[in-house]
Order: sequence, then structure tokens, then C-alpha cells
Amino acid sequence: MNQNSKHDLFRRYPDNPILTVEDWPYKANSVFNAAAAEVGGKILLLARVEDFRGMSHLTVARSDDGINNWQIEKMPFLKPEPEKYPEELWGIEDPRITRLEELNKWAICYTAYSKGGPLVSLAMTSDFKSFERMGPVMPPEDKDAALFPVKFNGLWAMLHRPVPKSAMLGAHIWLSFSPNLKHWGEHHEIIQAREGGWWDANKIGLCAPPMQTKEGWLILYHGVRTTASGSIYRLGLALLDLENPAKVIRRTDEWIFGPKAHYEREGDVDDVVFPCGWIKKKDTVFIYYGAADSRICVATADFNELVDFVLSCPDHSNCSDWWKS
Ligand code: BMA
Repeated sequence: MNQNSKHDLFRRYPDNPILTVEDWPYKANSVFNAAAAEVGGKILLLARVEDFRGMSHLTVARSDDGINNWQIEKMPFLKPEPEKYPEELWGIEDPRITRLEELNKWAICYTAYSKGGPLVSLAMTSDFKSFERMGPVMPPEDKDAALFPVKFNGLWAMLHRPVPKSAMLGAHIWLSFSPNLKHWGEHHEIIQAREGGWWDANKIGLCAPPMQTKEGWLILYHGVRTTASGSIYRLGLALLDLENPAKVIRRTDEWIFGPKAHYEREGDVDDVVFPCGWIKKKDTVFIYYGAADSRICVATADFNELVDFVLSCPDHSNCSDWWKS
């Protein structure tokens, strides 16, 4: 391991998983990949719930401390309505929540599974009781999207992961801008999946929404390693410039968290850790992640350790495709 190794940044909660389908007030196959937000002094998770047809919807759970005593809504918050919104034909998956202070609302980016493939849809809410659909904002195939909480030069910004027609070209993280959250343009490819034997070769995607730090926007992303016995989903960090988020300042070489515990290694899809939300409370970051596409877990990290670590990683400011050489 080199000096930039750090496999103990995230500490698993000893009583993981914190939420499973056994806790659910109605019958379902699995609960996983939950978005997170702090709402009215509580931690709110918007969980992906997969039914026995294989289609997903989103349901709200609330807890005072973000770990115990979850109150789970008896009805879904956001469920597919393919008659009115055909892009939701095969379900709604993997939400990410961003607080937009300027609008006094939360924005929820989610994957709508359309006949043409997964795409990015956006919904707005001010109370997590009702919501307004903004509709699809990126065509298929595109997912793993989240908004930044602030505008840049008067434009909203979104990270997302389009997939090119040829898998050979790799699936990378892009940044796009919008004046009104509906019409998106000024697209930049900003974080590339690496190639060859890397843990994050060929396919990466944003996990939780970008977290603002004094040093830049902290990005948590997943990398997918394809092996003879399936894919392994692991996590890395990057840091984007505060003023110009198209500029990647740092990126971890090694993954910082991967499937190790039995509840991450075995499930409907083995060897997956898949966070969709993180919450900073004082100096502790709570990372909420789906484990093996079957259950919801939490890990904690020290905020300053995360920032110090990413700052100690290779400088990317002047690099393009440096890993190929
Ligand atoms: C990704 C997404 C996630 C899922 C992961 C592992 O493509 O569909 O929802 O957790 O695969 O199966």
C-alpha cells in the first residue's frame, strides 16, 4: 500500500443493517439504495423498495438519530405511474436528495426505468408529503444523478452518468447546467472511468450528492470491477473546484470502501456497496448505503479525515488520462 491508502476512513455501524424488508410495514422483496436528508430535525431516508414484480418505488423512513427507531411510512412516497409518465414503466430507482435553499425545496434526482433504458428524472418537494414531477431531464441511458445545492454563474448544476452506445468507450461522470432545472446543456465529461485492471475501470457513477467543503466539492463515487464471478461495487473520492466544478482537483487512486461484511457480500446482487446519501452532523459524516441490493446500512467517517485524505491524493488539476501512461 502506498501512503495514499486509506481503507479505514469509513467505519461500519456494528449493528448493520439498520433497515431491512422485515422492518417494512408492507410486503416487499428488498429495501436498499436510500437517499438521505435532514428534515425537521430528523434524518429522513428515501428508500428504494423493490416489489415482487421486480419494480421499485420510493418510501420515506424517519429517525431522530439516523440509526435507530425508524418510522416508516405505510404508503410509498413516489411510485411509478407509467400510464401518465411512460418513462416510469419499469420502476423508480436510486434517488439522491439535494436541499435547494434558494427555492426552499428539496430536489430528488432518480432513475426512471423506461422502455428505452434508465434515464434521469427530477422531482421537487417542500415537505416529503407531496411532490411535483419535473419529468425526465436526461434521456437514456443515464443514471446516478444529483444536483449541487447552489448555482454557478446563475445556473443549476447536475452530475450524472450517461452510458455511451459502445461499452468499449466507458461510462463516465458528466456535469451539466440549467437555468431552470428543466432544460439542461453545457455538458462536460469530468471524471473518467479508468481502464484495464483498475478497480474503477470502464464504469463509474456518482454516489451521494456533492458535499461542500472549504477546499472544494467532495465527491463520493462508485467504481465497478467486472470479474469472472460478477461485478464488485467499491467507492472512491474526488474533489472538484469550488467555483468551477468541471475542474477535478484530486482523486483517490485506491478504493476507500468495498464489500467486506457478509451483509455486503451476499444478497440479491452480491458484492455491492451503493450509497445514495450522506449527512454531515458536526464533524461526523453518516454514509447511507445499499448492501448487496438487499438492505440499508450506515457507516460513519470523520469529515476532516475525509478532506485531509482526499487532499493527500494525486493532484489532478493538470492531468488528462494520466493513468494510461
Ligand atoms: C447499478 C444500479 C444500482 C444497483 C447496482 C448493483 O447499475 O442499478 O441500483 O445497486 O447496479 O446491482
